[in-house]
Amino acid sequence: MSDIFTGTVAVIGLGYIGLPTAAALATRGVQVVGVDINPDTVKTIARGEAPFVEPDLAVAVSGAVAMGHLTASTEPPEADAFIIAVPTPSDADHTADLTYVRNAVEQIAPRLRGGEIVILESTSPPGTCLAVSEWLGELRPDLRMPHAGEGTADVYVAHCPERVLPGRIMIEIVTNDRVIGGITPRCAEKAAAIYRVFAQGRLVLSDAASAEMAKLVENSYRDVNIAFANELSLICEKLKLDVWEIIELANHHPRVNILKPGPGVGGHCIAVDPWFIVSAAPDLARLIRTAREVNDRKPDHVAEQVIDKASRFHSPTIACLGLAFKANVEDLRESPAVTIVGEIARALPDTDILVAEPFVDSLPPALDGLTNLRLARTLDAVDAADIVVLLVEHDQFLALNRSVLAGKVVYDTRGVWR
Ligand code: SAJ
Repeated sequence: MSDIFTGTVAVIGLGYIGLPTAAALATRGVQVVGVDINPDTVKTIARGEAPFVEPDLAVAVSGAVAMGHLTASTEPPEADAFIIAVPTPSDADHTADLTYVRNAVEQIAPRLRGGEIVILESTSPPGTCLAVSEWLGELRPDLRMPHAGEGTADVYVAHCPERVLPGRIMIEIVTNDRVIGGITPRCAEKAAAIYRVFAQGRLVLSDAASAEMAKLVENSYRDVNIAFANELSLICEKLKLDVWEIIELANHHPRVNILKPGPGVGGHCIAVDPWFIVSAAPDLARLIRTAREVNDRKPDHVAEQVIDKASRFHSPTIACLGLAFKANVEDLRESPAVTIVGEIARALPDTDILVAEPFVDSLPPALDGLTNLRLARTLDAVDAADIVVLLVEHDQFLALNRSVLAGKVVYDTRGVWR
């Protein structure tokens, strides 16, 4: 019979992964303290509210807080398990910035008494989980860490990368299989006991570095495949062929499943993680690097096409539909749509650009100072526009009656209005 964890948990970092994980545990009766350096985040959660929009998250947080199973703090308490879910952003040279992980380790170390499991969930280059164990060992020489080899460890350390899809986090956190990589097999077992509390997918045990690499590989696989679609879109545009039609035809083959071209790849994962593999093996990761470059170049191409279309008008109004990094989320991080809108607005300072983004109330700081830009309601933007650029396939845009586009130049980067 496999163990199921029954102790207390501190989740360090209450973002898109940490808060859903905290809520998933707490709604199943585990006593969880959510920890975040941002006092506003802590206050919001302590009131039983979610600080960002994700389907079904708000109800889970309010339920868990009302039951008294989830509390929030800026400092970690003593706990039986610590889950680190802090950002691992990429530096200018594309290497991983592990500052937040290191800070979390420094917060946790003084709280250890022996017997705890420390789990790193943050996406990390191979070797990071080992570094966590080593850092803990340096900070607490009185406790034996699992990397130290001989003897029974006092503290267990494992990596369990998150794999949930924004927009479906609360479903996938339960249904996805999880890879759990321990510094030792015992560490993986200890970590698995926690995920057994809520996970319905398989828990696949491995070593820490393999789990780290598997996570990076998953996102690189997707990036390379999206790059293939994006490259096809450029080739088809040049050959005056409809890339969507061609992909649809090719996908009738039983072993072909081409992803969708788009305005570029956004979000904080797929546009970032492949670089960690490139950094680890720069001479070998040629395809992975090229895929990143193809996807990163796509927003410039879209902006150039729109600017070219605008040059055929005297004084056009352009409607840009969508700023989020993908459909039906409010997340603007690394969003190609934001880049495209900024490039168009800078290149055409005398052109009115109306931006429709139903998920936000104000333009992001990246677009500050562009006086020819303003947020508008979708129908108003489309109505006033000569050129309509679809950047994100939000449901609200898909629901538009197509007659509103009549007589306008339409540039559909998502292939949904064909
Ligand atoms: N995109 C395309 N064409 C496609 C699919 C996606 O252009 O056919 C674009 C999207 O518009 C978006 C970007 O790619 O800009 C990424 O979107 P996504 O939905 O593919 O992925 P994310 O970034 O929301 O979440 C990914 C997921 N990874 C994989 O599917 C391998 C998720 O499971 C991970 O948990 C997440 O990264 C993460 O946190 O790492």
